[in-house]
This record gives sequence, C-alpha cells and structure tokens, in this order.
Amino acid sequence: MKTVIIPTLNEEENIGNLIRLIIQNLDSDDVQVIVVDDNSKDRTHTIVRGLQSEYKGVSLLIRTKERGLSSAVRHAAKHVTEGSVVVMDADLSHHPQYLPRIFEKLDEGYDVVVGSRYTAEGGTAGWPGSRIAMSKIATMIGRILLRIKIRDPMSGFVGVKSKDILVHGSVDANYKFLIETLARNRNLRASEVPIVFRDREYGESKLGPKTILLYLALVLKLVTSH
Ligand SMILES: Nc1nc2c(ncn2[C@@H]2O[C@H](COP(=O)(O)OP(=O)(O)OP(=O)(O)O)[C@@H](O)[C@H]2O)c(=O)[nH]1
Ligand SMILES: [Mg+2]
Repeated sequence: MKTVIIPTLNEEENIGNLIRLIIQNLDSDDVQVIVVDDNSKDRTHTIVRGLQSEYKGVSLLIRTKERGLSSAVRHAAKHVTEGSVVVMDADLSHHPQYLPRIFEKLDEGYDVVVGSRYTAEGGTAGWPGSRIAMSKIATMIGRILLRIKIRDPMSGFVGVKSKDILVHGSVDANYKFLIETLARNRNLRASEVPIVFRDREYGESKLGPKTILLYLALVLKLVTSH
C-alpha cells in the first residue's frame, strides 16, 4: 500500500483537483490519501468528504487544537500501517505526475526520496529572480552548515520508505521537516527526483516572512546540537 499525506489549511480551491490527479497518476486500489487539516474554515472538509464517496482510499484527519505543517505530517504518519509514504503540498505546487517516480525509487530501496527543484532537470516556474535567489541562499546555508548532500533539503515534496522516518525524524521543525530529518539521521539513504515546482495559482500562502527566520533558527539549533 502506498500513502500520500497532504497537510491542509484552507485549500478549498486546490484539494479536490489534487486528489483527482493523485488517483489518475497512481493505481487507485493501491493508494490511500490522508488529508491532515488544521481546522480549515473554508470548504476543504466538505470537498474531501465529498470525494470519499468516489474514492474509498481517502481519509480526513482534523486537528482542532494544534497548528503547524511538520506536526500535522507527524500526526498523519502515525495513522499509516504499512508501506511507503509521500508528503506533498495541497496547492498543486507539487504535481502528482512525479509520484510514480518517487514511489519507484522508494521501492528500489532508498529511505528518503526528495522531489527536488535544484537538480539538473528540476526547477521553479513563475518565481521572480529575487525569490529564487532567497531560496537558493537559504538552501546553501543549510547544506553547508549541516553537511547535507541532497540539493533541495528545503523541499516539502518528500517520500519515505517507512512512516517511522516521519514520526521520529523531526522534532523541532515547524515547517522544514526534511532538513531536520536528514541532519538528525545521517545514515538514511537519500535520493532526488527532479520536479518543476509551480507557484500556487489559488488560495493564500500560509507561510509568511517569519518562515525564513524559523528556518534559520532551526539550522542554528541543529548545528549546535551536533
Ligand atoms: N495542516 C496544516 N497544513 C498547513 C499548515 N501550514 C501550511 N499548511 C499546508 O502546507 C502546504 C504548504 O503551505 P503553503 O502555504 O503552500 O507554503 P508555501 O508553498 O511556502 O507558500 P506558497 O508559495 O504561497 O504556496 C499547503 O498544503 C498548506 O495548506 C498548518 O499549520 N497545518
Ligand atoms: Mg505552496
């Protein structure tokens, strides 16, 4: 069984299309989709519940007291019983067309497979130069300070061989759980699949300018604790 975990916060414009595309790109009998939502106030729940009558493998977890992407992912991972798991954003920035290749690489034996913007055929579509530069500088800081080989450790498109890597891999990250997982678990076999990251078309970003500070604080904490 393959699992796709999607953390959501007010993603009514995107979640329906995303789930349909996931089912189109993977064998629907062999995939379960877990939407983990932090009490969205829009129609996200209604749309997911509507799809549950069409696709039996779709489940919805709602957290009412907690917030945060990384802890939402950990929460959902605890509900997985077996098989490999991919985490992806709800806003179609991570296209489901890449899922078969990510699951294939996990089947080949990698512990972690990253949907990567910074490999030869990967990239970002619709980003201004300033955002590319910011992202690349932040990535470089993390890679150098934490000695990480993966070229896109800030990616949120992440496959793991076992849910345990998600449940135990990151404890501090609010958002960038991959870089923490790689920094804390040096013996994980990791690989990358090129992806073209598309900017969200609908809905609002949940992550403000504070995200970069939280990321730098996380890197600093990881540097000093190793
Ligand atoms: N459950 C949960 N999901 C979250 C939370 N914050 C963000 N998300 C989801 O995590 C994913 C990534 O968040 P985005 O807002 O797209 O972050 P981003 O890609 O850096 O920002 P954009 O450039 O605007 O897309 C999306 O699917 C969000 O709905 C949260 O606190 N809880
Ligand atoms: Mg996004």
